Amino acid sequence: MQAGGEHRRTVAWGRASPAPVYSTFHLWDRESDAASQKFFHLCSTMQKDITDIRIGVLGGGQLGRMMLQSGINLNLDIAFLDPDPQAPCASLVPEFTCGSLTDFDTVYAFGRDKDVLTIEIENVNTAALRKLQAEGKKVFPQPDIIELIQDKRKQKTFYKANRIPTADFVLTETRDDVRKHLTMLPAVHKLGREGYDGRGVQVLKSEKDLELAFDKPGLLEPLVDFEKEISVIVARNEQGEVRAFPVVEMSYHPEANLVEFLFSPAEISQEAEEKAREQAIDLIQKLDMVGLLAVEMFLTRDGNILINEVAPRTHNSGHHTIEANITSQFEQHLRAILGLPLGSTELLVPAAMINLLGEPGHSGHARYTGMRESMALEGVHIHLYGKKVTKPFRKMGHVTVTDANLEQLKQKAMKIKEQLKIIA
Ligand code: AIR
Repeated sequence: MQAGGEHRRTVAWGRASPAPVYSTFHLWDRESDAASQKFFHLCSTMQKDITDIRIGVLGGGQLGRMMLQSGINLNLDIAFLDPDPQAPCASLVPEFTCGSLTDFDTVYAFGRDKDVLTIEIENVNTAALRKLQAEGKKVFPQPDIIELIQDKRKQKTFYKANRIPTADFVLTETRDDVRKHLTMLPAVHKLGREGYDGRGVQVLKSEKDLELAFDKPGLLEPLVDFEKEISVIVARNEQGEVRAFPVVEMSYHPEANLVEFLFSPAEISQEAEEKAREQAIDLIQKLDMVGLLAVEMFLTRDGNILINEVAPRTHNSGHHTIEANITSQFEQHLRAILGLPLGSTELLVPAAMINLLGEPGHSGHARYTGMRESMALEGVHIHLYGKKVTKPFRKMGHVTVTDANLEQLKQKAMKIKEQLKIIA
């Protein structure tokens, strides 16, 4: 939902403290690494108390909302920018700005009185973030990385150039271009930019599906014969400390192309677990990124791990960490961008996560059915995102179930999927 114009609901903070001055070294310049680290160390000793740092988040949806829940425990000062006046974070913070995330002036104006800027959705104006960074704001993840990841074509080209294992692909400019690669089918056609939550991805099984291909710049990938789809969330702070969460496995809703169920731990070999975590760590280091990176991968039948897509932010594949791990992904993200020590990622108890997607055929004011029955099950944690309006397959909430018994865990997850529905 797009708000007509920009309006701003801001409280007067009365804290006119100047923004701290930080280094802005180039992303790929490794030679300046040592000097930068020293400089960062110096900065961190001079740093403001974390409760005085003004954090601005681009996006005010469910990911921002869960980040805020973690931030509250640390008394953090968090403001949000989102185009939807009814966004999940809109009524929760003293400063919520309603405005476009892709408009230079709006993003720049939002960032001017912040110390640290971060994102909870990738489709943002990076030119404004670059300018804010040049003016001494900390922007994590760095704008170069957001830009790289915003465009799946650039992302894949980066993997290839850096010898990061990924599925084969060809770049396509138009639908007619896709026709030239019929030998690749069955394949997945992905839009280069602006696809998220299952949008911008189309499976082309045979030539007759070609009309479904996007007529815009994209990439074509042969379907990977995978055993499992897995994900690793990894965090890195300015000091270079890196920690990866244990691997999770996911299953996708066939129609919506969205995560339907997630299980942690992933039932994979110790070797695959280590390999996946190492690859995620290698990637965040190669990117020189500060923040949280979600790395979605395929575990192939022959034991290889291919990186599929990444997101430089908190992610659906880490929601269970709120209840199941020592540190949640949301707290870890805040720790990483604030230069704090990273928390333990250890799994405390096996968990399943079920996405609550808007029921197909239902659009309008959201209503929830099956809540009582679901809450009667042991170890069920319901998270609703505060979205007033439901649409088919819109992410409206999620449920995490924790249970030491894996069989019971799966049964409860299935039960919740059957009984908890979001209708209009
Ligand atoms: N999001 C961002 N990238 C992928 C996802 N799922 C989250 C963010 C964003 C919200 O989804 O929290 O703000 C937007 O959800 P919706 O349903 O309004 O499109």
